Amino acid sequence: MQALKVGVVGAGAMGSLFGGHLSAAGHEVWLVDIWAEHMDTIARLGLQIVEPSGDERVVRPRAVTDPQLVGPCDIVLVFVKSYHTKHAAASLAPLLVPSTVVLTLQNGLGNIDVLTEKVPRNQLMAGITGQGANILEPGRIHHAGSGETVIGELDGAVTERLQRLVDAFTGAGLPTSATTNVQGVVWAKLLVNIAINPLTAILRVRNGRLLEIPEAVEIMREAVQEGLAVASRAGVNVPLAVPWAHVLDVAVRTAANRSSMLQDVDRGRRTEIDVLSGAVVGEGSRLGLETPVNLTLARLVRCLEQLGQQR
Ligand code: KPL
Repeated sequence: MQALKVGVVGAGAMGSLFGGHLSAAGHEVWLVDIWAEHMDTIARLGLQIVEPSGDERVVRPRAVTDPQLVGPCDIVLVFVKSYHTKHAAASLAPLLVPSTVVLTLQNGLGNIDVLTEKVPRNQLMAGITGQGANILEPGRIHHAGSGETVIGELDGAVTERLQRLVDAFTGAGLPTSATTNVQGVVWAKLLVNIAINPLTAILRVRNGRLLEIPEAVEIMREAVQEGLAVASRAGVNVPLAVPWAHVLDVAVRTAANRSSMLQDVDRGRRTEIDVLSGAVVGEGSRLGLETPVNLTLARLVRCLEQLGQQR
């Protein structure tokens, strides 16, 4: 395997997880994040990863706050929260040469469009990941759960560079497959997130608890129906045989999770509602479709964000 130089822009829990695994597999990894304490701790002591089995290991990616220090990369993974994508995109220049691939595995809709303002479209790839991770303390993360990562070229081509990335991730213990329909894959994940994330945050419950409340299940189902109508009007082919069954299945499999949005609200932090339910509303209105359930869920989460800031 050819060792790659990998820049990870946004090295919170997920960025650190991918960077940490790739570094352990022998790639040259540079984590870049504005969180100085996390970067300094990793630079001094290494990154501690607590694996799902409870095993702990220390890996040694480079960790910096200044992207200027990194230099040109083979791959740049973008893992910032979606509301920081614009800022992250503006900081990418020192990491890029024409052969660099920039891969976003961020949640929701719209990240690709923001990145294309600064990165040529033919250098971009996108995808989703079912991996889960949390920060335990600066320099230490918990790999909470393993799931498949799916990545693809924006034009659906199956290229050599795509296969190289699939092999690098899979070889680093992050099982990954290639798709020719990355837009559909991103929408499939979006449908799960618009069903589970806002309601868990509003009701302050774990994912599985939603399924025990018939009224909550009804709201989830309506949110997904609206999302599917928008996807279909947008010409997106969502690669799920029965989307609602998939959403229920994810809720069952992640029953014990506190969704990322619930965690954000609990900490009084901004959420990714704008690229999830908010994006369905925006895309719907652009295409002449009303999405009242997603609109109400988005508004309620924005209320929670404002209440959190006043605490
Ligand atoms: O992706 C998730 C999230 O929390 O953001 C789900 C699938 C809902 C798992 O918790």
